[in-house]
Amino acid sequence: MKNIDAYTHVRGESIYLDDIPLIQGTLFGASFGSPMAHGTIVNLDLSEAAAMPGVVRIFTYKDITGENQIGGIVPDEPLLSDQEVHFCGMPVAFVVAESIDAARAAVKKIKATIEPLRVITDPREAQALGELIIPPRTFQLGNTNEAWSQCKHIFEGRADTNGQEHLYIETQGAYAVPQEYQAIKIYSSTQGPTAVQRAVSRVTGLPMHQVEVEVNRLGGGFGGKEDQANTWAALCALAAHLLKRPVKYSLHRMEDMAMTGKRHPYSADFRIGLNEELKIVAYEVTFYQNAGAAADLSPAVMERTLFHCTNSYFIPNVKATAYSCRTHLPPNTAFRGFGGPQGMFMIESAIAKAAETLGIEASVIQERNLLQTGDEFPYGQKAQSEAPECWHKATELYHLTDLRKETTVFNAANKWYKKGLACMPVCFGISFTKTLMNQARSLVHVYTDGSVGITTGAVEMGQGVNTKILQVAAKVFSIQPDKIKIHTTNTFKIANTSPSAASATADLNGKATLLACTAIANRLKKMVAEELSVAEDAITLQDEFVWVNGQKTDRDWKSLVMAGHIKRIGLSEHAHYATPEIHFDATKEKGHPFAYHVYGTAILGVTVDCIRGTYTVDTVKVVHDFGSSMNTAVDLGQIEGGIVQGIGWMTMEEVVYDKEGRLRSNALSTYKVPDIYSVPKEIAIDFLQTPHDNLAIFRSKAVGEPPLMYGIGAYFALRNAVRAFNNKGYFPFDAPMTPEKVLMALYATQQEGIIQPHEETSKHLAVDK
Ligand code: LUZ
Ligand code: MOS
Repeated sequence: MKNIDAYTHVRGESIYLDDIPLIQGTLFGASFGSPMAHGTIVNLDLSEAAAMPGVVRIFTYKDITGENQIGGIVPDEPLLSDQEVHFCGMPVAFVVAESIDAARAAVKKIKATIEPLRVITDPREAQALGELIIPPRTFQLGNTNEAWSQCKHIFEGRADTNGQEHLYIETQGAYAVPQEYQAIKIYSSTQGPTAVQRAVSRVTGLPMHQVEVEVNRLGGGFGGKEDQANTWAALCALAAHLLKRPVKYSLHRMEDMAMTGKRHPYSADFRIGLNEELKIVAYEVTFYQNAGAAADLSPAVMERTLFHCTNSYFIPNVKATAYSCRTHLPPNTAFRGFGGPQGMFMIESAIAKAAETLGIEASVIQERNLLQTGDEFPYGQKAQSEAPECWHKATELYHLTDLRKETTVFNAANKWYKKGLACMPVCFGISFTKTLMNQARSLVHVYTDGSVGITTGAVEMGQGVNTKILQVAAKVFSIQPDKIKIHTTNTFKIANTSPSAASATADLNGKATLLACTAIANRLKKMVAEELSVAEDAITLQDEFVWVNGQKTDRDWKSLVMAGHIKRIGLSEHAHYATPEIHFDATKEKGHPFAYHVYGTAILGVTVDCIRGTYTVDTVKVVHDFGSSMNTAVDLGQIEGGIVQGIGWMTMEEVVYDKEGRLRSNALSTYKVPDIYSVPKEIAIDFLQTPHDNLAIFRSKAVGEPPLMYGIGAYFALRNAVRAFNNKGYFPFDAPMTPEKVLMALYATQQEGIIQPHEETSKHLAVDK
């Protein structure tokens, strides 16, 4: 089935925040962000700005009617700076004017005198100063201290990953409209309507039942609107609440890039030990997460880094510690993968370090250590593993041995071009790591003409969740998709929603919809069974008709529904779903946090131009564990998009802050994302259909985040290509692998590396028994 939005998308008719027809009297907002990353505001001069034509009012923290606080996990984030500023772009004042241009012009006239304080941008520096968001956490399995003595090879090193700009096509924004009795309706481009409702309620002081948040769809979220849509919605709501006029704020791309947080950069130290057979016996890793200036979702992201620190491998002795470090960057936030990719990059770096030093292919180590069913993750859950199946199917189907030979032959024959290959197995846990968030509700109405309307907590952001939810209802009622409509997501219809995130949206909201539709269908079936004096289970709904004992009757869906209404049978249902079986004890760091895991293996091939440092990603060949896909078109789209986004993070996308904490990569001319010319020439995806029962909707496993991590393979494929040209040079594990870094590595020397972004700490500590 096609994505139900395909038609309006290609015709440009889909409605996003900025397409909502304006109500007369609407005002427009723009925010004044701190020009400095850290300091004390000694004077804020709004006089010139306030006198600008069209300016209605300028709001500061003093105007807040509720609490000046939007921190979700930790209350450490003022909506508007009171005295101190903590990052460049931190909102200080909110200008509301008769037009967008007037608001933006006024922002430029605001003058802030700020006494500078020390700016920290490096997480290790923050950690050394004790600047932590939450206390550190450690996940442990076995005993690494005792395990080192069983190792033949021990390697240490450091690895770094950088941030990533979400670059949703639709920027952040909100539109607040005052209602009668002080209520406010807010249209928001958010993944978390309830998060927006809570933030608005807190900032305005209104109870949640006065705050209606409505979302039609998003032009992309990728995690950037899980928490960070709250700011703009709260600013608009506050202004609308006080002015009694509608207020809209749709961010300019440069405002969005400068003021919002991104994927967390991480730095890590690792130590890995292998035995004679290349089994990984022990792994220790310390993560330094660059959280930015406030907690935002950083503690949860850090937790997922720990969950995924051994990726797709079984390691009997693990000790992983993570620090969430407070720096003076915009608060970093959720981004597809949510800390998992960073954890996986570090273990892959450790394996690459071992392979490079031992002079073998990393895939030899990877394959020997794949998770088997029954193996224990460091957090206590036992794996139902598809890792070996994915790996072996991928290496056979795509002829890894031949690919390797071709690469060797090519590299021997070509001096100035080198090819590189890498395998990237992935294992990703499905469920919010916070158990309480794994719940959802669905409201289903069947109307007397047989049409069906559905509202859930799911937010459509291009991922196809509405299409999947529609499929659930179509299947239960056995009616055509055009009889079903998925309505907007709205906090007055569905309450207390979890954000659309964690790859779990179709599972959670789809299961709630399944329960609601089944309840209505069962009432109708019971009615027919009583009429005909047959058993209830003799009645089925099939292809728009009622069937009795496997025989089609002449009663169609529409007349069934009408009959139900006449008999006064409820044609509406509100259902609640909570994922069973999951639990986690944070005092022991053990439990069963995930409903299931998604597995897969990718083989990536690249070619490097050894004169210029430029490269192409030639091929990405994947075997992906779908369980049993309920929509192959949607799922393929998610995988292709995830791969390209993952490759972008690992290769060309480079977030740059200077030492003063100012974003230098602040526009599309200085921040390069993959375009149609830089995506892999070939993406092959094979469906591993697995027979095991699982907790996914119709056994169709979650697909939003896991494929992003295939992109990590691009880093290691490039590394291998570079090493085919120069395997003696200084070459830190430092992503992204931009063409500049490739060029430097191609010509780096051992002693005097051309680039030294950080001290080389790696060394080979062969333990001779
Ligand atoms: N958001 C969240 C997420 O709040 N908790 C999670 O575990 C998560 N995982 C992935 C993406 N977003
Ligand atoms: Mo997300 S990182 O699933 O909002």
